[in-house]
Amino acid sequence: MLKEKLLDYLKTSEDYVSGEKLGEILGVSRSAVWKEIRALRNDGYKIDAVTNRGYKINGVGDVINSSEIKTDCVIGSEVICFDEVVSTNEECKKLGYSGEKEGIVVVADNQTGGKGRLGRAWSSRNGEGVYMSVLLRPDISPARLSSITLCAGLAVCLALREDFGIDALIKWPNDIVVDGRKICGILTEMSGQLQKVDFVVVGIGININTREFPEEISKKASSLYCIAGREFKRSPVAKSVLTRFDSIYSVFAEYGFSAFRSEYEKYCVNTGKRVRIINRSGEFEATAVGVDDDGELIVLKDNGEKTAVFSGEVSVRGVY
Ligand code: BT5
Repeated sequence: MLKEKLLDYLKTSEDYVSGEKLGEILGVSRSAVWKEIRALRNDGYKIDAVTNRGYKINGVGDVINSSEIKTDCVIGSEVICFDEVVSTNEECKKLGYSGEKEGIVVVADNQTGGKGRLGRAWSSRNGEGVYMSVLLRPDISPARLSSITLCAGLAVCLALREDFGIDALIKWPNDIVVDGRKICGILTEMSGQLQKVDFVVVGIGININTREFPEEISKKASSLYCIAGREFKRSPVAKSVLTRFDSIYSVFAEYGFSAFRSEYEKYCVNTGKRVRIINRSGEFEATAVGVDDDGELIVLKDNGEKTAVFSGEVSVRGVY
């Protein structure tokens, strides 16, 4: 796309570039260049124009586009952006079925039908969050899939802590929480047979600049804005998460989840807490002691028996 090429060129130029030169490089007329400059300004780019010198990028607003989110690694090597979709996971699954390669990411400004687990909804507000899905083609058995969610959670947690100064913690298996409130959820879906995974879609929703949540989640949801009292740009958050996810996922693909077990436990809010396990076979209370090499939650029952919780709902006392 002409606009993207122009943007990529301007972003790497340290000095002003004339409209004529840009036209030559891109193989279009000066007026076509001017039209795209206008479009970029509409998108939120601050572009200075100086007579006899040309154009120079001088800042960017809160924009979501491939040029801002694309990474140098496998995850995020290609990023497809939409203004609005029903669900980025659904768009990403289409790419999976059509044979797209591992690492491609779908991002949207808005979702009209964002999904959580078990048919629940993910509240998505236009322009206020990061809604993205990553396509993976792991060479692992479906039984080990759930640890990919944990890897993604660790990536979000580390990105928010290290790059944005947010005291994020992980609530096993798929939530990121701050001060007991959920700021991010992860939904992993897969296509394949019993023994073989064809592809996996990891959907990540992060509340960024949301100030008010719908009534039903207002007491348990939060956003980076609510925590830090200032606005954040969404693309740098998305890029930071994707970059970290890439390095965690590549180690996971080779060595399994055990490589991250102790780091995960360090940030896991469940460790040492009373938890209520709600799964298909019923409910019970126990004390969480950590996670095992497969990412299962290890709990100590009141009768002294230790057991691993593989899936299902876990509610944590004192968190929400
Ligand atoms: C999740 O499910 O937390 C997974 C959410 C995944 C969302 C991403 S966005 C990009 C991609 N495309 C999609 O369609 N989905 C993924 P679960 O653990 O089932 O939690 C859902 C519950 O979290 C809801 O029932 C609400 O109680 C709560 N919730 C909904 N929206 C929320 C929000 N924006 N912030 C915090 N909590 C929310």
